[in-house]
Amino acid sequence: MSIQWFPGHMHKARKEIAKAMPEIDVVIEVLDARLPYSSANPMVAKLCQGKPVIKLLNKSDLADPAHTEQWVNWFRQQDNVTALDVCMEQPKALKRLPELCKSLFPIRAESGRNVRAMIMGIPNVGKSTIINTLFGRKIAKVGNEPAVTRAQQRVLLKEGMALSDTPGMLWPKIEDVDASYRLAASGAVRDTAMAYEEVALYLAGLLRRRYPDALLQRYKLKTLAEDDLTLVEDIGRKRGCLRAGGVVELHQASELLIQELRAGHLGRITLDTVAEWETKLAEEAAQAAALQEQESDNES
Ligand SMILES: Nc1nc2c(ncn2[C@@H]2O[C@H](COP(=O)(O)OP(=O)(O)OP(=O)(O)O)[C@@H](O)[C@H]2O)c(=O)[nH]1
Ligand SMILES: [Mg+2]
Repeated sequence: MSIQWFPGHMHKARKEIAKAMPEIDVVIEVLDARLPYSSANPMVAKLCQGKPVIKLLNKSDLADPAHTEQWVNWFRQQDNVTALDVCMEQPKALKRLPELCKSLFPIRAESGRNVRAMIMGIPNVGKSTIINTLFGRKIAKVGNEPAVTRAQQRVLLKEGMALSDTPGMLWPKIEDVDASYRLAASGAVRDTAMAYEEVALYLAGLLRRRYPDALLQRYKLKTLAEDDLTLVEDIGRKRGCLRAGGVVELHQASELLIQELRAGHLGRITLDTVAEWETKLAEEAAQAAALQEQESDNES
């Protein structure tokens, strides 16, 4: 499954972010703690223009804590990057953000000027919720669906910081297949731009390998079927997603599995792991090296 959901308002958002960037001191990139790699928009790195980046791994209440710790440590090793795991139920960690931003730009803070930060990230990851938590009341519109924020919105915080909310953005072509499925499973993609059945089959396979006990317990299964389709059907049968004649209604079963994952009913689950990401990076580097070698062979 490839996802191509880059509607007009995202195009516009990208242009407006690029236009506003010279006036920004620090970028706050919001990632989904359950998929810190898949939810990292490659356009953000390009738009940042070398500015310091704070990566917020949000919705950490839904993610596997051991993996979140590994991800935070991994990001902290990168140059120019600070990482924090946050979630809306624990606003305390988030409240440290203004001081952190100011400490990255002491000159502005000391001269009494606002530190200027911009929040960026994929749709539905919780950017506007973070703005509201920091502001102390609801100033930005939020909602449990992608593409709620449609335009940039600048908010002044009493701590001496100007914070811009931006519309959630995906990117024109999501090439990594795992990332496509995981983004769709997380709720970042509009319903009509994804195939529920395909996403559920992928998810069933991933959960069987990584979190078999979560599936066994949640759906009161005695064993886990070895193939993905049978597993989704077993889940559907347990939950009464049936057509006349006892045939499993696959779309309904798929939607149920995806919605339950999103809501955290399967427990705290992380889809992207650091180990897997390091393997992907090594593969990409090997591919790039092979390509370079081939090019220099052709030249000689
Ligand atoms: N479980 C959980 N849900 C969260 C958290 N933060 C935000 N949400 C929920 O995620 C949904 C999306 O939140 P928004 O703040 O509107 O997300 P956004 O990134 O601004 O979305 P767009 O404007 O569409 O790009 C809402 O239903 C929030 O309640 C969190 O830390 N944990
Ligand atoms: Mg928003």
